[in-house]
Amino acid sequence: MPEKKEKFYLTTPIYYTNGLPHIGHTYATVVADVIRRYKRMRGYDVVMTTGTDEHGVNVERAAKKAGVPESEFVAKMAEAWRALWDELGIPGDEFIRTTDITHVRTVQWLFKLCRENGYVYKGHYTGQYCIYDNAFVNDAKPGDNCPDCGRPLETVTEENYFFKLSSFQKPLLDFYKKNPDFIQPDTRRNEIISFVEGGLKDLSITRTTIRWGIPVPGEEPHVFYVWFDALTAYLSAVGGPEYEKRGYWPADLHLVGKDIIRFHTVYWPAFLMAAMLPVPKQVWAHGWFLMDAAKMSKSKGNVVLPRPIVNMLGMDALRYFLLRDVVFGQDGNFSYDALVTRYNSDLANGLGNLASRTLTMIEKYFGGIVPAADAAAEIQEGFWGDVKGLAQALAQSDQAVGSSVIWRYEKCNFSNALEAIWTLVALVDANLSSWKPWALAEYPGKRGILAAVLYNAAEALRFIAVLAHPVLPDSTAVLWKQLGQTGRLDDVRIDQLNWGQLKAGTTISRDKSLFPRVDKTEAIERIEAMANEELNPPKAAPAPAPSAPAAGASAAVAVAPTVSDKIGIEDFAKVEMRVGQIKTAERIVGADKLLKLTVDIGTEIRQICAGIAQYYEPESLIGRKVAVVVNLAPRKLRGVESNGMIVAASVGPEGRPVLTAFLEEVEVGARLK
Ligand code: ME8
Repeated sequence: MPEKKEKFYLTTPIYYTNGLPHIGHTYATVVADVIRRYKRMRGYDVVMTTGTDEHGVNVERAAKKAGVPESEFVAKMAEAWRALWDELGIPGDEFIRTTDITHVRTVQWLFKLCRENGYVYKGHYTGQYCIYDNAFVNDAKPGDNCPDCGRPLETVTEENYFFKLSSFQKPLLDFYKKNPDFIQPDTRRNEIISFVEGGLKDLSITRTTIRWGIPVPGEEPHVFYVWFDALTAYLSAVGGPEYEKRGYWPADLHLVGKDIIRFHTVYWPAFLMAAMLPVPKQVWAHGWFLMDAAKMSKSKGNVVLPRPIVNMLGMDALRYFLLRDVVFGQDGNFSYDALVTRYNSDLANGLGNLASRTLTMIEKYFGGIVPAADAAAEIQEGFWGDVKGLAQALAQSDQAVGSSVIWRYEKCNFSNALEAIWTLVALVDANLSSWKPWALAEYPGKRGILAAVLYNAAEALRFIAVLAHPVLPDSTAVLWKQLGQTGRLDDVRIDQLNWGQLKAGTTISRDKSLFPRVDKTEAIERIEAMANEELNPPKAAPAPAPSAPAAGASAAVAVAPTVSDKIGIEDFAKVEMRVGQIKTAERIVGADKLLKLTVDIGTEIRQICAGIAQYYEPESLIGRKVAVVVNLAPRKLRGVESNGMIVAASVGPEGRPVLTAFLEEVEVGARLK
């Protein structure tokens, strides 16, 4: 493995801006993030690029419909994508927009190189074009529907610049032969090879019928056609024409859905070969997440959104499900039932429970200090050798060892990697149950065995935290701290785990449960209610901007207006605000920012949710008098009914809520005027 930091460059697809991310896009970006984390834990200097594909006729139409210029439309959408990735903890190290000037220059430069090398010519093209997929459909007849999305094709004739793709049949086939790992998985590789063997037609790479695109210099009204434009974004993100300075090109890995594998493994290497630029090392095609056996799409109304799931179960739960439930490369069905079942079985009852029982017993029997196992080493070898052996086999970085989790990550075999880690969870759990530390604790003479049992359980947990970290970054970091480990888990080398590195004498802590168990029916109802709310924002309340982060404080706390239009007193009079007194306050499982309050408003007791959980302890609020908007239409926040709104100042750029207070005694129910 690398002595000096070797560079590793990977990419997600550059997503279209005519919609917002759903679980399918989230999947692709999560996988990229897992690989990024894994590679960093192997000592690589990693850059991951994601971004937005912003040109084309779809955007022209969507912007027109929204009544805004294209540039404004795409700026908002790009921000929404970027904000969601930030919120979910999976931001790109580079976020490239195809409207960025660096990208525009790179596309024009690439075209110039291809042209200078004789691979570009001007011609006319008439074809059947799918405006939804931005692609001509070879062999389609007028009146046909798109074979991919099923929507009607349009006949388009125009003067185009053509790329001589036909010249690259042999070079591509030779390249695939020399680089058998270039296309993964193997089934896709075979598919692409037979496609290329079937012959390649030249490709039109500019349009004159589209306005919203990158201009071909000196050849207006030609603009670049979407694939010549979009694919180049991978190179623009790491320096474009100056890519050598940064040293990340060629990409080590393009992660894409199976829908766009052809563009990445045929067009893209051909463009680069034509320009005499280095070709990426690997393209991995993942499968689709299906809903009721159909690919998700907003028009079919079957999209699953990430945010409601994350609000209910946490991002690690979503990551675990996406990677564990489906073999990478294959399609999988998405269901909330399967998601929550996995959460409860593998995370709450599995890892969460194991961590909690181990730490609790160390606290109870050894005052929270990891005991030394040395004294009982002999015994330990006898009955915990299987745990130690399994842990070491999983952490084996020698590529020849098939059971190694590291090797499975290396092969993008995520489901299998997690399955293997969970065999260790199960084994430790079973050993605890059979050795019954609570029974050993009854006998002072068995203290050595008790120490050995708990030391080994804790050491196994340390292995699990490291091995599962690429997939479960937040919860393993918490576990890492609970095990008394210092330093960042991200900085630990996954391939340098040795049994026994956990030091006896380390102080553990047990501040919170990693994965609280949830009631399945209630959890699904809550997720669905939140998804419904996000897809169909209530009319009474202002719809969240597409870029709005998870409505935390802003959901239930009045925010200072940014627009200073004056209103009449009659408008203000419509808002009925009264003094309320908080009777109870509790946290909501799965909604970090919200508190569920019951508030006496004089005439009745109301349930109100307030986005103040990060700033106020529930207990500190009991009995407190606050200003309440009482005539707001009821709505659900994170699936919990909220009947009114607590008023607070919104302070600082992060919008910290500060509740109102009354300096003199006021009666509950008094109206604020
Ligand atoms: O194709 N299941 O962008 P796009 C799994 N702009 N993955 C899914 C999915 C699903 N149901 N739906 C989408 C484009 N994806 C072009 C790419 S690249 C230079 C240009 C993921 O917004 C999957 O990775 O349609 C797929 O390839 C990608 O989103 C398509 O995103």
